[in-house]
Amino acid sequence: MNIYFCGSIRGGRQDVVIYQTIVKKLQQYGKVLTEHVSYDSLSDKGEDGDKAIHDRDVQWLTMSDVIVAEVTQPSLGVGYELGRAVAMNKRILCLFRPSSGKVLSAMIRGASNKPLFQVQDYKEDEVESILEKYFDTVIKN
Ligand code: 6IA
Repeated sequence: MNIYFCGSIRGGRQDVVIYQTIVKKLQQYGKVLTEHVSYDSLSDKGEDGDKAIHDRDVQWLTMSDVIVAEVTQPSLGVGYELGRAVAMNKRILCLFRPSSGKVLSAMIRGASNKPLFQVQDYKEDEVESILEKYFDTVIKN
């Protein structure tokens, strides 16, 4: 199974430790095409060039079976990826932490439409069990 993980990069890296926990768990279920989103050392040099990054990411989205997005830290790139993934009829799980004090965009919360697009509120220590439950149903269907 190809899994596309979305998390904020230029939107702000404050949740990178949670991204690492999520990516590690996702790797139990398949190949995470975007493992680099969880790297500590990601610098903002954009060495590949933004067009190359965009085109490669859209190609990976096309190849992916499931998209998991951590949406607590707002990111234009993550919102864009989710919109493109909806247009491709992909299976999507968005994870949001209300304890952050943020309020999730209506365009993400309001897109929720089971079973393809799910938005799940969670506490940090629940993230692994939520992913286990989600992938149990993905694997069965
Ligand atoms: O707008 P943002 O940068 O927060 O968008 C983050 C999302 O867009 C992530 O889910 C990624 O899949 C994608 N994305 C954005 N920038 C990159 C990137 N390098 N490499 C791969 N995917 C990206 C940006 C430059 C880097 C050296 C910091």
